[in-house]
Amino acid sequence: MNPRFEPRLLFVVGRTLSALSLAAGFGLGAGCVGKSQTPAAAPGAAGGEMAKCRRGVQPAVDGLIDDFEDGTNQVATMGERDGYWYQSADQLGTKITHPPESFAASEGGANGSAMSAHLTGHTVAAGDQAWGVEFGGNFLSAKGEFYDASRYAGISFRAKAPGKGIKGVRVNLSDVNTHPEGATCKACYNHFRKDVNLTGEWKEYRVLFSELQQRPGWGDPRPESVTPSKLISVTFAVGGVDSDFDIWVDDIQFLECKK
Ligand SMILES: [Ca+2]
Repeated sequence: MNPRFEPRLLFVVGRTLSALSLAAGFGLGAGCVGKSQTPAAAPGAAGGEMAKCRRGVQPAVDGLIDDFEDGTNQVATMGERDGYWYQSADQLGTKITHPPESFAASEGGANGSAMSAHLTGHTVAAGDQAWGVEFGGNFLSAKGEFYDASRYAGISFRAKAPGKGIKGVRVNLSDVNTHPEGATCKACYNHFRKDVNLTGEWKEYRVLFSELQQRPGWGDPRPESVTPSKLISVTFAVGGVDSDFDIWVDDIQFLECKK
Protein backbone atom coordinates (compact mmCIF):
# COMPACT_ATOMS: atom_id res chain seq x y z
CA MET A 1 0.00 0.00 0.00
CA ASN A 2 1.31 3.40 -0.93
CA PRO A 3 1.90 5.35 2.27
CA ARG A 4 1.70 8.63 0.42
CA PHE A 5 -2.04 8.45 0.01
CA GLU A 6 -2.75 8.65 3.70
CA PRO A 7 -2.12 12.32 4.49
CA ARG A 8 -4.60 13.39 1.87
CA LEU A 9 -7.17 10.69 2.33
CA LEU A 10 -7.18 10.83 6.09
CA PHE A 11 -7.64 14.57 6.01
CA VAL A 12 -11.17 13.78 4.89
CA VAL A 13 -11.61 11.32 7.74
CA GLY A 14 -10.23 13.81 10.17
CA ARG A 15 -12.62 16.50 9.10
CA THR A 16 -15.48 14.08 9.58
CA LEU A 17 -14.09 13.04 12.94
CA SER A 18 -13.71 16.62 14.05
CA ALA A 19 -17.23 17.46 13.00
CA LEU A 20 -18.59 14.47 14.86
CA SER A 21 -16.54 15.23 17.93
CA LEU A 22 -17.79 18.77 17.86
CA ALA A 23 -21.39 17.64 17.49
CA ALA A 24 -21.03 15.14 20.31
CA GLY A 25 -19.46 17.78 22.50
CA PHE A 26 -22.32 20.18 21.93
CA GLY A 27 -24.83 17.41 22.41
CA LEU A 28 -23.68 16.60 25.89
CA GLY A 29 -22.46 20.02 26.90
CA ALA A 30 -19.44 18.20 28.26
CA GLY A 31 -16.70 20.13 29.97
CA CYS A 32 -13.48 18.60 31.17
CA VAL A 33 -14.67 15.02 31.48
CA GLY A 34 -11.77 12.62 31.47
CA LYS A 35 -9.18 15.19 30.53
CA SER A 36 -5.68 13.84 30.62
CA GLN A 37 -4.20 14.70 33.98
CA THR A 38 -1.04 12.72 34.43
CA PRO A 39 1.53 14.79 36.29
CA ALA A 40 4.24 12.22 35.72
CA ALA A 41 3.84 12.28 31.95
CA ALA A 42 6.13 14.92 30.54
CA PRO A 43 5.04 16.28 27.15
CA GLY A 44 6.85 14.53 24.34
CA ALA A 45 8.27 11.83 26.62
CA ALA A 46 6.05 9.19 25.11
CA GLY A 47 8.45 6.30 25.36
CA GLY A 48 9.01 6.74 29.06
CA GLU A 49 5.38 6.23 30.00
CA MET A 50 4.83 2.96 28.16
CA ALA A 51 3.72 0.17 30.49
CA LYS A 52 6.09 -2.79 30.49
CA CYS A 53 4.27 -5.95 31.55
CA ARG A 54 6.75 -8.59 32.66
CA ARG A 55 3.98 -10.96 33.75
CA GLY A 56 1.80 -10.42 30.73
CA VAL A 57 -1.49 -8.60 30.36
CA GLN A 58 -5.09 -9.09 31.44
CA PRO A 59 -8.39 -7.29 30.86
CA ALA A 60 -8.55 -4.16 33.02
CA VAL A 61 -11.40 -4.04 35.54
CA ASP A 62 -12.63 -0.70 34.15
CA GLY A 63 -11.31 -1.42 30.68
CA LEU A 64 -14.42 -2.14 28.62
CA ILE A 65 -14.50 0.23 25.65
CA ASP A 66 -17.64 -1.42 24.25
CA ASP A 67 -19.43 -4.75 23.95
CA PHE A 68 -22.26 -3.04 22.02
CA GLU A 69 -24.88 -4.86 24.11
CA ASP A 70 -26.70 -1.63 25.01
CA GLY A 71 -27.35 -1.01 21.33
CA THR A 72 -26.24 2.62 21.41
CA ASN A 73 -23.54 4.36 19.39
CA GLN A 74 -21.81 5.59 22.56
CA VAL A 75 -18.80 3.77 23.96
CA ALA A 76 -19.23 2.04 27.31
CA THR A 77 -19.38 4.80 29.93
CA MET A 78 -16.71 3.69 32.35
CA GLY A 79 -13.19 4.84 33.11
CA GLU A 80 -14.44 8.39 32.37
CA ARG A 81 -14.99 7.45 28.72
CA ASP A 82 -18.07 8.93 27.06
CA GLY A 83 -17.28 9.27 23.35
CA TYR A 84 -19.16 8.01 20.31
CA TRP A 85 -18.67 5.56 17.45
CA TYR A 86 -18.69 6.77 13.86
CA GLN A 87 -18.15 5.31 10.40
CA SER A 88 -16.77 6.88 7.26
CA ALA A 89 -15.99 5.87 3.67
CA ASP A 90 -14.09 7.43 0.80
CA GLN A 91 -16.12 9.13 -1.91
CA LEU A 92 -14.50 7.30 -4.82
CA GLY A 93 -16.83 4.34 -5.13
CA THR A 94 -16.43 2.67 -1.76
CA LYS A 95 -19.77 1.83 -0.18
CA ILE A 96 -20.86 0.86 3.30
CA THR A 97 -24.03 -1.14 2.81
CA HIS A 98 -24.49 -1.93 6.50
CA PRO A 99 -25.10 -0.03 8.70
CA PRO A 100 -26.81 1.98 5.95
CA GLU A 101 -26.42 5.57 7.17
CA SER A 102 -24.44 6.10 10.35
CA PHE A 103 -22.79 3.78 12.82
CA ALA A 104 -25.15 1.57 14.78
CA ALA A 105 -24.64 -1.59 16.81
CA SER A 106 -25.74 -4.71 14.91
CA GLU A 107 -27.39 -7.95 15.92
CA GLY A 108 -25.13 -10.91 16.55
CA GLY A 109 -22.02 -10.82 18.69
CA ALA A 110 -19.00 -12.70 19.95
CA ASN A 111 -19.29 -15.45 22.57
CA GLY A 112 -23.02 -15.77 22.01
CA SER A 113 -23.67 -12.12 22.84
CA ALA A 114 -26.50 -10.22 21.19
CA MET A 115 -24.78 -7.23 19.59
CA SER A 116 -21.52 -6.14 17.95
CA ALA A 117 -20.06 -3.74 15.42
CA HIS A 118 -20.72 -5.20 11.96
CA LEU A 119 -19.89 -3.42 8.74
CA THR A 120 -20.35 -4.71 5.20
CA GLY A 121 -19.78 -3.15 1.83
CA HIS A 122 -17.26 -2.79 -0.94
CA THR A 123 -13.99 -0.90 -1.20
CA VAL A 124 -12.41 0.20 -4.45
CA ALA A 125 -8.87 0.52 -5.73
CA ALA A 126 -9.16 3.94 -7.31
CA GLY A 127 -5.87 5.64 -6.58
CA ASP A 128 -4.22 7.26 -3.63
CA GLN A 129 -7.35 8.82 -2.21
CA ALA A 130 -9.46 5.66 -2.25
CA TRP A 131 -8.74 5.00 1.38
CA GLY A 132 -11.61 2.64 2.05
CA VAL A 133 -13.68 2.43 5.19
CA GLU A 134 -13.03 3.28 8.80
CA PHE A 135 -15.09 3.00 11.95
CA GLY A 136 -13.91 4.13 15.30
CA GLY A 137 -14.72 5.46 18.70
CA ASN A 138 -13.60 8.67 20.34
CA PHE A 139 -12.73 8.01 23.96
CA LEU A 140 -14.17 11.35 25.02
CA SER A 141 -17.10 13.35 23.68
CA ALA A 142 -15.44 16.70 24.37
CA LYS A 143 -13.48 18.08 21.45
CA GLY A 144 -9.87 18.92 22.18
CA GLU A 145 -9.57 16.80 25.31
CA PHE A 146 -7.18 13.86 25.59
CA TYR A 147 -7.97 10.54 27.20
CA ASP A 148 -5.43 9.33 29.77
CA ALA A 149 -4.96 5.59 29.20
CA SER A 150 -1.51 5.45 30.75
CA ARG A 151 -2.69 2.96 33.40
CA TYR A 152 -3.41 0.48 30.61
CA ALA A 153 -0.99 -1.49 28.43
CA GLY A 154 -2.99 -2.15 25.29
CA ILE A 155 -6.31 -3.08 23.75
CA SER A 156 -8.00 -6.40 23.02
CA PHE A 157 -11.00 -7.14 20.84
CA ARG A 158 -12.80 -10.03 19.24
CA ALA A 159 -13.32 -9.99 15.49
CA LYS A 160 -14.11 -12.05 12.42
CA ALA A 161 -14.32 -11.58 8.66
CA PRO A 162 -16.54 -14.28 7.13
CA GLY A 163 -16.79 -14.72 3.38
CA LYS A 164 -14.23 -14.13 0.65
CA GLY A 165 -13.68 -10.43 1.26
CA ILE A 166 -11.06 -8.42 3.08
CA LYS A 167 -9.32 -10.12 6.01
CA GLY A 168 -6.73 -7.47 6.88
CA VAL A 169 -7.76 -4.75 9.31
CA ARG A 170 -5.68 -1.80 10.49
CA VAL A 171 -6.13 -1.03 14.18
CA ASN A 172 -5.19 2.59 14.90
CA LEU A 173 -4.82 4.73 17.99
CA SER A 174 -4.84 8.47 17.35
CA ASP A 175 -3.12 10.67 19.92
CA VAL A 176 -1.75 14.11 20.70
CA ASN A 177 0.98 13.77 18.07
CA THR A 178 -1.04 12.35 15.16
CA HIS A 179 -4.48 13.97 15.40
CA PRO A 180 -4.94 17.64 14.49
CA GLU A 181 -6.95 18.15 17.67
CA GLY A 182 -3.65 17.63 19.47
CA ALA A 183 -2.48 20.94 17.97
CA THR A 184 0.96 19.41 17.52
CA CYS A 185 1.24 17.67 14.16
CA LYS A 186 2.30 19.40 10.96
CA ALA A 187 1.71 16.21 8.92
CA CYS A 188 -1.19 14.55 10.71
CA TYR A 189 -3.10 11.25 10.49
CA ASN A 190 -0.17 8.86 10.52
CA HIS A 191 -1.66 7.19 13.58
CA PHE A 192 0.09 4.47 15.54
CA ARG A 193 -1.28 1.18 14.26
CA LYS A 194 -1.03 -2.56 14.01
CA ASP A 195 -2.31 -4.66 11.10
CA VAL A 196 -4.19 -7.84 12.01
CA ASN A 197 -5.51 -10.62 9.77
CA LEU A 198 -8.95 -11.90 10.70
CA THR A 199 -10.45 -15.32 10.04
CA GLY A 200 -14.00 -16.44 9.39
CA GLU A 201 -14.55 -17.24 13.06
CA TRP A 202 -14.61 -15.02 16.13
CA LYS A 203 -11.14 -14.77 17.62
CA GLU A 204 -9.54 -12.53 20.23
CA TYR A 205 -6.76 -10.17 19.21
CA ARG A 206 -4.45 -8.25 21.52
CA VAL A 207 -2.65 -5.08 20.53
CA LEU A 208 -0.15 -3.68 23.02
CA PHE A 209 0.70 0.01 23.00
CA SER A 210 4.35 -0.98 22.65
CA GLU A 211 3.59 -2.81 19.37
CA LEU A 212 2.03 0.16 17.61
CA GLN A 213 3.99 1.90 14.88
CA GLN A 214 3.48 4.73 12.44
CA ARG A 215 3.77 4.07 8.74
CA PRO A 216 7.29 4.73 7.49
CA GLY A 217 8.36 7.76 5.52
CA TRP A 218 5.92 10.49 6.51
CA GLY A 219 4.22 12.21 9.39
CA ASP A 220 5.43 15.13 11.50
CA PRO A 221 6.24 14.65 14.29
CA ARG A 222 7.42 11.05 14.38
CA PRO A 223 7.74 10.25 18.11
CA GLU A 224 9.14 6.96 19.32
CA SER A 225 5.76 5.62 20.33
CA VAL A 226 2.12 6.33 20.89
CA THR A 227 1.40 8.56 23.92
CA PRO A 228 -1.03 6.53 26.08
CA SER A 229 -1.74 9.48 28.39
CA LYS A 230 -3.08 11.55 25.50
CA LEU A 231 -5.23 9.35 23.28
CA ILE A 232 -8.12 10.54 21.14
CA SER A 233 -9.65 7.51 19.40
CA VAL A 234 -9.41 3.85 18.44
CA THR A 235 -10.28 3.03 14.84
CA PHE A 236 -10.56 -0.02 12.60
CA ALA A 237 -9.94 0.46 8.88
CA VAL A 238 -10.09 -1.63 5.70
CA GLY A 239 -9.43 -0.71 2.10
CA GLY A 240 -6.84 -0.14 -0.59
CA VAL A 241 -8.21 -2.99 -2.71
CA ASP A 242 -11.19 -3.70 -4.94
CA SER A 243 -13.09 -6.06 -2.66
CA ASP A 244 -16.16 -6.76 -0.62
CA PHE A 245 -15.77 -6.60 3.15
CA ASP A 246 -17.74 -8.16 6.00
CA ILE A 247 -16.09 -7.16 9.27
CA TRP A 248 -17.36 -7.91 12.79
CA VAL A 249 -15.76 -6.45 15.95
CA ASP A 250 -16.86 -6.93 19.55
CA ASP A 251 -15.65 -6.85 23.16
CA ILE A 252 -13.16 -4.01 22.69
CA GLN A 253 -11.37 -3.29 25.92
CA PHE A 254 -8.22 -1.97 27.52
CA LEU A 255 -5.64 -4.36 28.90
CA GLU A 256 -3.50 -3.83 31.97
CA CYS A 257 -0.33 -5.45 33.26
CA LYS A 258 -0.80 -8.53 35.42
CA LYS A 259 0.15 -7.66 38.97
CA1 LIG B 1 -21.34 -8.03 22.13
